[in-house]
Amino acid sequence: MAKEYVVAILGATGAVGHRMVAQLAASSIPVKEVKLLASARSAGQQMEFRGQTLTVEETTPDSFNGVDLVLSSAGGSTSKKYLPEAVKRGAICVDNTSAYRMDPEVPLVVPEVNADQLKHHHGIVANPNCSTIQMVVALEPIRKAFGLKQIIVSTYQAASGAGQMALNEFYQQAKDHLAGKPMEANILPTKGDKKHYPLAFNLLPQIDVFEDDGYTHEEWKMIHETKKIMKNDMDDADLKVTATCVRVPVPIGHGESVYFQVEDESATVADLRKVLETAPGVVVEDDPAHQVYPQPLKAEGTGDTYVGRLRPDAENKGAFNMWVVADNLLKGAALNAVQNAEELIRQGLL
Ligand code: 25A
Ligand code: L14
Repeated sequence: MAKEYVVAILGATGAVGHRMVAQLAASSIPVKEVKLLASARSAGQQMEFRGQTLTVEETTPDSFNGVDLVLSSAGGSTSKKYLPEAVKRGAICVDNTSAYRMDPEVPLVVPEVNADQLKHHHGIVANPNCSTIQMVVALEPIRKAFGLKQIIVSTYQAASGAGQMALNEFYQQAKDHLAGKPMEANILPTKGDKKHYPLAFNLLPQIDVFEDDGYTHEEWKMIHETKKIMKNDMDDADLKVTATCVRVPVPIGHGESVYFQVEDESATVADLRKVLETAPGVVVEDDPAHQVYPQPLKAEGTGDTYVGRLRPDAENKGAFNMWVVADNLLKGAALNAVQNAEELIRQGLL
């Protein structure tokens, strides 16, 4: 009989955690038992899994006794505190936070791109940043077919990327502004920084904190995670990547304007489109004559990465522009984590 797994979801009550529960329920993973873990604030809350009502428990190290698989999205410091405890007790963890992504011992995996890295795990597998995931799903098939020299990306990131509380704050600001009341800001652009600005009816060119070089940490993550996933080296010099990350007043679904240069300068838009049309996890939505292009509202709730507005740079051979959209909470987080777990099982690693 196939093995059945005891699964713990750490951060089950968050924007991503809720979706981890739902994606696990919808997956092919044989589940013996699910443990829903969060902080003391959420203990006692009830959630559904495959027709059962489960109660959220406060996380302690012993919560991981007997657990085979952990899916975690409760923030980097919570992962650093509890995942070593889970590994010590024999669990394998798929972690959605930034805590372990740059650890050379930890594979950073998007199954469509580098599932072959999973076998190198030592108990922890990292899920990349949401913006990085959707970009590499769209670019890896192009890199495989034509080579890739450079990426210049600007993101249009949804409020939910900063968590459920940030999403709630954004909706409240929109209501208050339309009612003629002042908007309050206590979380965005980033909880950990000193100043806060309203996102409703606004754009915030800051996601995460600033580094000394003037880039934000989110931009740093896109650069180095992309290199680690595509080239297996976070500092690879042959693939140039630069990024500008912007928070936009959209609840769910990140958009990205991606400019890229391939090695094979004979590649045409038709060649790229052909590759993208058969690429796993990609849906091409690109028909300017009928105004067809990817949009967050259409992507929300789905697991695919949508690509459109594909066009050549008229002045640079081998260079192209495209527009990429995905649900940041699903392919960008919960779904990718569950797909990593499914792939671990398929490869006999769990
Ligand atoms: O550090 P990182 O990696 O950058 O991640 C930072 C945050 O980003 C979100 C996620 O927030 C994470 O905490 N996130 C990460 N990756 C994401 C992605 N790809 C992403 N969001 C979108 N896309 P979140 O709000 O979605 O989820 C947080 C969950 O973690 C639980 N948690 C927090 N600390 C914990 C913990 N669990 C165990 N131990 C800890 N020490 C958290 O549970 C939630 O499930 P909770 O019980 O703390 O919160 C549940 C509800 O409680 C309310 N609330 C939260 N904070 C406060 C609060 N109420 C009052 N005061 C507060 N300070 C909220 O209603 C919340 O929903
Ligand atoms: O590194 O706020 O996984 O849109 C994911 C959500 C970083 C911030 C991560 C956002 C976070 C990002």
